[in-house]
Amino acid sequence: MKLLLINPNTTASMTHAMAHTARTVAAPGTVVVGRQPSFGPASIESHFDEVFAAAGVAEQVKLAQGEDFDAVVIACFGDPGLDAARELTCAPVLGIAEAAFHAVSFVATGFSVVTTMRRTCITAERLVQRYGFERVCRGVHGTDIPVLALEDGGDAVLAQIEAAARAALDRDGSGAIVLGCGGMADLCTVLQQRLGVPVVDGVSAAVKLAEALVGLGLKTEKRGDYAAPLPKRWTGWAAPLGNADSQGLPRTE
Ligand code: 5HY
Repeated sequence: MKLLLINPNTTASMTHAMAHTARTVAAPGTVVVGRQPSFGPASIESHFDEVFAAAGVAEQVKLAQGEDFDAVVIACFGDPGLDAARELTCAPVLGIAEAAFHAVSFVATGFSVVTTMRRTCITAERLVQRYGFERVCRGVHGTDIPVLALEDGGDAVLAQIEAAARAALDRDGSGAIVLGCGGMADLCTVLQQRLGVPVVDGVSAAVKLAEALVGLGLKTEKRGDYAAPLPKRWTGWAAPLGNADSQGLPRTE
């Protein structure tokens, strides 16, 4: 199967790192293609960043139409643009937050999320509500480690995340940890060894769940709200993204 991994921020090195993690867990025969938007923030750490990240996801799914991807992974813990992406393709689309919540709920009755900036905790908390994991998620904890500081953070950043995870396990009384940032994907194995509890990275969880959905022959429904967007007039820089032709007029098939 061919899997499109979209990093919704515009930091190519982070896209490469997450695509690498995806390839390490992918089944033989799963081809992972990593991409990021042509516009938007280098990291997503605010509601403003998130708006453009969502548009960037829509751009990349739109541009990939016709490339026969079997599944799409949105590799940012806010799952930006998830519903819009599902309108633009029949392939299953998985956000790493939603995938991580499903995966961890099979191995623990309570989990804690450890993420980057404290100000983004609300985003994860809202996703817990949206996806119906209130009874399993026992806490969301920010470390105030900037997303891009994860890249070359080294042992200091790893130790900081480990300490935050230990504190979360004790405080929440939970039995597992979900890593609340795509940039933490490559820290999962060492953290699990050190903490001695299940640690879930959403990138890996999304890849394995995508393989399962494709293996089941499941596709995104097109009968209801995930049907293709209605053609209409689009203006301005986003017109090419819409269902509009270069003059901004509805594109007729
Ligand atoms: C992420 N930001 O996974 C989120 C993490 C966060 O650029 N990639 C980002 O802090 O919400």
